Amino acid sequence: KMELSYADRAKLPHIHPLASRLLMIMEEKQSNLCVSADVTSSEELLQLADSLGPSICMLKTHADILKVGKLQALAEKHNFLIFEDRKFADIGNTVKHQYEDGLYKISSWSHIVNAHAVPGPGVVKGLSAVGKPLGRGCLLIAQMSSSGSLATGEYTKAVVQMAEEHSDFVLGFICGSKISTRPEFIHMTPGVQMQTGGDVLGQQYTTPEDVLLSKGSDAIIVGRGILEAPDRFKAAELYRKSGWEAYTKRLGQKK
Ligand code: UP6
Repeated sequence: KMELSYADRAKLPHIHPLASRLLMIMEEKQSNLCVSADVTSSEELLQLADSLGPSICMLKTHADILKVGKLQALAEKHNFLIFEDRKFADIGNTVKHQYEDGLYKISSWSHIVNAHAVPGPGVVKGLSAVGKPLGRGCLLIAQMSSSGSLATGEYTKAVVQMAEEHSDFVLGFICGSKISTRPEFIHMTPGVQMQTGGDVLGQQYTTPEDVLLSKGSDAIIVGRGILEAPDRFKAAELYRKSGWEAYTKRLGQKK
């Protein structure tokens, strides 16, 4: 059967509203690029969000370096979603407080967060208790890009099942490849650069083409590939175009 487009998937009857919004943004902006804004000053982060905003569907943050109000305004201005890469991994009651309260009040400004499935379904239930009434969504970490990751095989399968059982709040996965056949779920893949390789701390890179075309994932998450480029805007556009091209190629293929 033919592959569904982002726009087709956005209209699926049981899709999470935020997943639908994301897929529409991807279609409109012809971008499946999420930039990982791993910079250490809030000024630089806001500048990144403003200059790369038109090229991206999502901006991934780390809460401790944020000027939240201004970032929200830029997300509106450039029509991208905010994804706080908090990687929650505790019992339900604790993550509930970490998500809602604490220093950063993540639930009040981040459209999307992520969580490890290690604690069991309680972690999703705790986050959902806070996030669902606010229209937020969560990605479950089903695989990791780092070498020697333990999130493989049966673990990954169990994460997919957990997502299926909580699809009113979980809208997809952090993963290396397509792991669920349900077109409602969004697959997002980190560990992406134009050349394969890695860093000295175990990160492993594959290319946008490989991720979107061969591995069947939906979106690429790119940090240093863009942040360490001499011209970040040019680099972001290069990744956006490469990702979009791979996606359109995939659409043309029979599955
Ligand atoms: N990230 C990974 N791999 C995972 C999950 N998350 O790299 O499995 C995150 C990292 C970093 C970003 O925490 O913020 O994605 C990747 O950055 P890079 O492109 O500079 O390697």
